[in-house]
Amino acid sequence: QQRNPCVLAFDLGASSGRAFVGEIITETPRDASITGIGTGNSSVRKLQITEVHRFSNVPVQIGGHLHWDTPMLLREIKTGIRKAFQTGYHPESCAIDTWGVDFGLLDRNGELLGIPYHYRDRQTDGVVEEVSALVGVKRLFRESGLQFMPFNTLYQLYAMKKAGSPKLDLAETLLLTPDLLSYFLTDRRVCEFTMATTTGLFDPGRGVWNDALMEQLGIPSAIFPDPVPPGTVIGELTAEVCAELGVPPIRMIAVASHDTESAAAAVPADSPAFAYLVSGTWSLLGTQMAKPLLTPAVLERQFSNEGGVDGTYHLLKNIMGLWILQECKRKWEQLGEAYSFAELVQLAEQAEPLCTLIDPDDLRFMNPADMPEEIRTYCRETGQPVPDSPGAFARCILESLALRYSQVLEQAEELTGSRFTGLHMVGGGIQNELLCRLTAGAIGRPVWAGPVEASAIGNLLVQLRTGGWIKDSQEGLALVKTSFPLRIYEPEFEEHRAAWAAAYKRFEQLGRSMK
Ligand code: LFR
Repeated sequence: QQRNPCVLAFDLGASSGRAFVGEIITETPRDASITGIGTGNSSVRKLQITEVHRFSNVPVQIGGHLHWDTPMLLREIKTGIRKAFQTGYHPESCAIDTWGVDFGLLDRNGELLGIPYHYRDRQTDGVVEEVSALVGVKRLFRESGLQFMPFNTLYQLYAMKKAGSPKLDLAETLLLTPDLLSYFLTDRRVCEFTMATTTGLFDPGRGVWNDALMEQLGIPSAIFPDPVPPGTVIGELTAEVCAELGVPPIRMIAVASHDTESAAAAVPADSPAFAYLVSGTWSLLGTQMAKPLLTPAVLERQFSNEGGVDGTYHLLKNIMGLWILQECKRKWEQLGEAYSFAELVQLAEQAEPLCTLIDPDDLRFMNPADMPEEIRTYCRETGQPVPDSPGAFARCILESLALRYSQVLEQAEELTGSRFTGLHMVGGGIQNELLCRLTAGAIGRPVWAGPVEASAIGNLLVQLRTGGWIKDSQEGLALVKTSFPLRIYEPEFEEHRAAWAAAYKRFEQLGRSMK
């Protein structure tokens, strides 16, 4: 019997990691005349995904710093590989995508120096201003293309330098998270391009590492391997790893290792100019471009240019996202009031609409000790009713996100000169149907939701291309379209238009009064 081609994707997010086997299957409709596809050869190729492993990703506070539990992540990835084989799959290859910016440093023996920092660690407090003053905002933006997010790799390295960390002196190689985990499995060191573009040290205009900037900031330039494009074969699992797991030496591939770009590569859009929102812990709203857009207007609006598959760039903005709700949920759990996300959404459905609004991107929401308290304080400071129940909090967060999406979508149109007829939403956040509905209301256009597992799917697609199972991104997207039906949310324009317009005015006012 002929085996279907299959590959294994690890998609690591800030709250959980998942392993999916992706298989190309050929489906023959039982009765072609009923489906309307026609008679004769009516079989369709589909991408079937199967979750083989899932684990939670909980950071660790050690002394004064917040870290990733890197050994745990490696162990869970190994478990995922073993489980895929135990389930009867024989993946041709495997690849890892994760959040951006974070990294590990290797010493001259190839061992990990210290425990990688979490991007929400406080070491970068105040560093954005300092680096901006040193380099100048215009040059910094022109040569990095990025929104000034305090956690960009460049600020983390600058903070370490300033703190006199000996790790930088000892480092021989810097590897970004997906490359670091792949290194542990293959003993090969690469720097994947889409991840490189999240560092702030890669110059997107020239397409090279920015050695001059590194030198100015006291960051050693020799620790950065040359970037390789998505689709590069990193190497095979080492003999030790194969022996430990009892599996054959499959290949590891560098995909669009930045989760956001893997997700963007799986957006089932019909036109080349489309807007999308990757919804998870973060919300990333943007659009695909042929090249970076490094204009003063983009600097002013604080959008990022991040590298994607096939040499594309993505003009997008980081929006604080469902993190705010996740943190409220965590706090309530600590207080002995546990709610599931489904429960919170249900309570939000019943709460009063458009009552209290926050600016989700106020930096105070980046990592406060007590998120509900931070929201209460914000509401008092802005003279708004303070949410008094989990449902009211959830409603306030989801509506504020929807309004922010609407604002950022308009900004993206302004910057690119495009007009978007609707918004593609992908990622775990779209399981929150209320958020999708509110977004459609706030933007006054349809939301096309799906697929949920976009990052893993984008990861699988690049591997399938490397393996020669699909020939290009168009064929990959055709597979996504036939395999994962979209869910459409219409804006209910007539009834709600006035309410959303009034709320949008209040929302814009908030930003002005706080900044
Ligand atoms: C989303 C994401 C964003 C990045 C943030 C921090 O998971 O990758 O794109 O800005 O995490 O790395």
